[in-house]
Amino acid sequence: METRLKALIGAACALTLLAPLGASASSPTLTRADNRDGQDLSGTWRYSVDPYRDGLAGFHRGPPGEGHRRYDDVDVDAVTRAKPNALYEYDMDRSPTATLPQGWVGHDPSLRYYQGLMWYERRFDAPALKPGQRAFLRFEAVNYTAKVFLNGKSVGEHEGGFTPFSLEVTETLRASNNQITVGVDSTPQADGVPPPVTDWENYGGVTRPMRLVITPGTFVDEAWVRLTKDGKIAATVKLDGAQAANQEVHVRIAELGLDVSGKTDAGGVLNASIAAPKSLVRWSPEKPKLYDVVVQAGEDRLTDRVGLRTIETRGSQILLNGKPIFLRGISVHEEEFGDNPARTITEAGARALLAEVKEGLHGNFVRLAHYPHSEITTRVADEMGLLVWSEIPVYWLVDFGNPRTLELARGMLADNIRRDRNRASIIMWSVANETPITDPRNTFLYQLVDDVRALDDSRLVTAALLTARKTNNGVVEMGLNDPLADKLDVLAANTYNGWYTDDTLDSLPAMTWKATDKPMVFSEFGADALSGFSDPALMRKFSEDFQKKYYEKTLAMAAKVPTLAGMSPWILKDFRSPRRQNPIYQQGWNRKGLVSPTGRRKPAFFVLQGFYKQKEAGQKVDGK
Ligand code: GCB
Repeated sequence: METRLKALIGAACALTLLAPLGASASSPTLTRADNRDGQDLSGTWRYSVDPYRDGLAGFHRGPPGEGHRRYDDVDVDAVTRAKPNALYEYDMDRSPTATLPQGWVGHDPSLRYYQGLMWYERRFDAPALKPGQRAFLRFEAVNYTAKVFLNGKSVGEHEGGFTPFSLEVTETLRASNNQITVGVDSTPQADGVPPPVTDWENYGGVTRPMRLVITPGTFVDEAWVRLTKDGKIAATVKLDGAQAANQEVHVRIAELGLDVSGKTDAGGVLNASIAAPKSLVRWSPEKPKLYDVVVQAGEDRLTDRVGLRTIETRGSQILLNGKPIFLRGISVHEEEFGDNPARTITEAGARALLAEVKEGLHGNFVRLAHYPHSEITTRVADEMGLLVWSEIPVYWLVDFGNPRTLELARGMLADNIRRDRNRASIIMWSVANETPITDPRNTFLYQLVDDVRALDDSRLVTAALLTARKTNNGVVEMGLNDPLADKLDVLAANTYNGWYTDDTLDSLPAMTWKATDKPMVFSEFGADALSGFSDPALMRKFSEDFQKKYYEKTLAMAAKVPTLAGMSPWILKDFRSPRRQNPIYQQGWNRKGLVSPTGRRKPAFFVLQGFYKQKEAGQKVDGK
């Protein structure tokens, strides 16, 4: 690692040259790390801004000198007392404090649009490792790149702001006064995922919990338990460590009297299955039954709570546990309620957002846009009984022709799937949102679809697509004219007629949609409204009246689409977006929320709620 670090810091532009792929694709998943021994590293940290990346390179771009390396294992005050001539142009131990996890705008509002390098440091005592034990630092998410140092040594790095990574520190950890330093760089990158231009706030920082995880020498890295379409309970268990091969593994579900067991292969993987017992209660939004699962392998024991259900398509229907279901959904960004969100998603924060979907709107589905959301969010969705669309940030214009970008996206997708394969709530993996149809893009996305199928054959694959529009004898016909559609299980259309087009709202119900041979969902539609702004006389855009009517008319159109299997309109809550600068109505917020930043329900909320209540009651909804 030492040599790798030197090579990096000697490089012309150190952070952009970080090797992004290895860490993401090859680091252990450490699934359900929250249930493992160790300690939470969230809490009070020191932070120090470093816009010129002084901690990584000297003024002529050579290695940084002493007095600049933020990660050195020193107490600057003690050193300068002993050596008064020493010059230190930082002092992490005496820098301002912040409570992590949190985007850095939460430490200081003036950091909202800071895109660059920020250093974080804290000290902690660790339990002494028993012989054979291993230690990892596991980060649930750092946006966008992370360089991690423990006790002055580089222990690894990662690229990608929404997926976890784990770095082994067995040799570097000491019993007391460990110093952990993390260099977080939020700078958007032209070949990154997401690309530099999106429609959401970037939120640089350590945005999800970090944990020191202690494991036996060989441990259960991942244990995927699921119900197969032919009625079996299948388990795939992957071990990590010297004793991973030929190891006996038991996956027990005591409540069902089940023990799925066998020996791992030479690669440390067990694949086994057993017929599902008659007593099995299938997970569903109406009855989100979770079973306690205990995985035992050698000295290791890992627990999880898992729901068992099937998801498939038949013609234009989506079948949950073999029965057609209409997805009554809404899209959600990872941003908590409040006037000053900082992407601080706690369990309570996740519950508040999802409760507004389930109980408020009478929904059964949520699109977690536009990147993998927090681990706690998908666990809460499991508990509450909400079906989930999960996606990676292959959004708008990523660098499709660039092999580095493809590898980065593949790593994120694999890490997301490995992290969440046990979440019954997740029914679909989405590989992209509103991407332009070109050959390099098609090749890129075909690869991602193939990857999903190789990693998880138990769920559906989708992508949010742009629409095509024709007019035949004065009748508008909308459709999807995208070669990617052939590769997907569920077609998803983002449609904004009446908002981003000049169509009158009254013209929307007469619009038709080309029939599809697969289920289609409206993955987005929506209109901005500033909470509390009413303008019934003019019905101007940004008024609540406009948004309400937009929903009434769009739902009337939707109700007539025979192959529509669900929808996730845009969006539950107003969210921060630097693209949105109308000074009267937006002020840096995308106002398409059905509720305001603090959760006040706008009139359109009740329109969708009414539609969903009728759907829930199994009634045919004709709209207005
Ligand atoms: C879209 C994007 C979403 C935007 C939304 C909008 O199509 O997928 O990220 O925020 O439209 O508000 O324009």
